[in-house]
Amino acid sequence: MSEVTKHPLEYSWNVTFWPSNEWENSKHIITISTIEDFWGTYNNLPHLTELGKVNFAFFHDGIRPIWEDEINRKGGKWIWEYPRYMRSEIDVHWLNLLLLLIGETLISESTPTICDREIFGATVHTRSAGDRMTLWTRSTDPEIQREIGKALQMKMNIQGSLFFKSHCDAIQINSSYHSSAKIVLQ
Ligand code: MGP
Repeated sequence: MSEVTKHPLEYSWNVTFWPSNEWENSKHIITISTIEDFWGTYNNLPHLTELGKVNFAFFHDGIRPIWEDEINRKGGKWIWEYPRYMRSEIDVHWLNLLLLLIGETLISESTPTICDREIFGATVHTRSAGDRMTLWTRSTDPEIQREIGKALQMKMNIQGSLFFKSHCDAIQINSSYHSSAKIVLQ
């Protein structure tokens, strides 16, 4: 039997899961390095719509999905929400975001200041009040972040507002969402 050739991704990605608000109980699920690994994992994980209050992170191997990681201390994240009535679409939006990450397609000729290592992770949080996603970035540079935010808004077809917040502020107030936004896109 001939061996199947696997197609390597530019970066390896770690999938992390934590239930409910139990951030301290996060578990590494798998490291994905090829397109085949990606689809094998995606097709075998339960849909977000089938789960309760859960969190997943999808990050470059070597960067932990925590504010205190050496890389994250200097960076921040874009945050946006999906109202409750969009719950049935959350899996499609999360898949779109993952494909933008593994395909490196948020970066294009129209985003000249973004280097390919600027964006390295995303999270999804299902909540009864409305689901939330975040995109984690290496810097808090306003020019770079505006470019990322606008590309994200367009490619993810985000209808509501997007907020950019720094991890440094998150550490200070011990919350991802309650610090004031550095940038808001409507
Ligand atoms: P959160 O990310 O602020 O909001 O994490 P979440 O989980 O969406 O909560 P909800 O109330 O909106 O449902 C909640 C708590 O987990 C924070 O207040 C911290 O105590 C802890 N926590 C979460 N993260 C991502 C970190 C982190 O990176 N570092 C540390 N030290 N604590 C964290």
